[in-house]
Amino acid sequence: MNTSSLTLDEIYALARETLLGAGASEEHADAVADVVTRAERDGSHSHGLFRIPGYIASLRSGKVKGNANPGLSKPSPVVLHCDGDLGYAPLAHRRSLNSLAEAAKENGVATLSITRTHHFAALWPETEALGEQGLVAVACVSYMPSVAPYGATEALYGTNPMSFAWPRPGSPPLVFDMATASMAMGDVQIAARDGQSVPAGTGLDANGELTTDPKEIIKGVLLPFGGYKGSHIAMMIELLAGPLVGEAVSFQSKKRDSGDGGPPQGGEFILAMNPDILSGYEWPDQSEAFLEKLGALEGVRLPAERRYRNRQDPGPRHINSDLLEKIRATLSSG
Ligand code: NDP
Ligand code: PYC
Repeated sequence: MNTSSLTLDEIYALARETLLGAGASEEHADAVADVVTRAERDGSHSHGLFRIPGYIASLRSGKVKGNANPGLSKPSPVVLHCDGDLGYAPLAHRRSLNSLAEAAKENGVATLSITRTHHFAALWPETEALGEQGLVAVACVSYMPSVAPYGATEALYGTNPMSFAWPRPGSPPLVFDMATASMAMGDVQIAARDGQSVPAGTGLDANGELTTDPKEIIKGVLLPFGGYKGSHIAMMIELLAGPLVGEAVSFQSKKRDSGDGGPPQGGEFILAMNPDILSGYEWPDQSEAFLEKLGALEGVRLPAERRYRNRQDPGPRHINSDLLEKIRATLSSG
């Protein structure tokens, strides 16, 4: 694979300029370019610049409103709602996560339902931000069908990620962020692009047969992680990020999607909890003792350690050259 070196500032500038050129407002371009850059910084490659062509396609098709004005309301002191106004999720997050944090700090627990939004990023930016404020957080979104429920060969679930953050005194939060598919579709697409195979059990081809060829899985279906157990978590996410927040489930999102290659309209469910109120002030001693024991086990590494380590590197990132060419071509094509 040929790569080109770009500094983080260059990545941010390229993403921002491309989004502005396709019709995003300054605020949206800043918010999306920021999550794209943070993904590249942390080595979340399937949700960095790789997503720019999809963002551009959905702006150009008119499906996503480049000047969307997400608005926050508070149906109750602990229930917050953000209407994404058909824009991208990162600006909705900028306008609502601090209010969610304040509500959880004051009341112990608070939820944020985001509707009429388009989520095309990793979820750790939102849970990590809440964890940094001393809160325990859970976030999930659905997508469009690409995962067959356990026992089926037909897709019904999205790749439906869930992220969890736990605050740690004096250190960045513990965070995991994972698709409930055996592999995120972005990683399957990257494996296909790079001519790599994927582990057995990742997905089925169009005939419903197991395959390790990512190109065949793209034509077929992904499988949930962990058999029926992962399948049920994917089902739960359909319900939390859909009906619970007042949005569509994956198959409905697909029906109303234009098929432009960008993210569909959907919802996001975010829960924030204040451990000081839920458990009292001794929780850090207990959780730190647990996490230290866990992290000390031979063979174990804590989730987010890889990202946090990558984050320490101030140097350039190595970006797939074909992807860069594709992104730069969208700039010159206006
Ligand atoms: P991974 O399988 O790469 O990682 C899942 C989690 O497990 C991460 O927190 C990761 O931490 C951790 N982890 C990975 N390997 C190990 C290990 N050996 N030991 C301990 N922990 C480990 O993620 P996925 O491929 O499932 O998802 C990738 C991204 O795709 C996510 O950010 C997700 O939000 C995003 N996504 C977004 C969707 C959307 O609709 N917006 C849909 C589907 C996925 P670390 O990061 O430190 O490696
Ligand atoms: O990687 O599965 C994925 C994905 C879907 C939407 C954003 N990322």
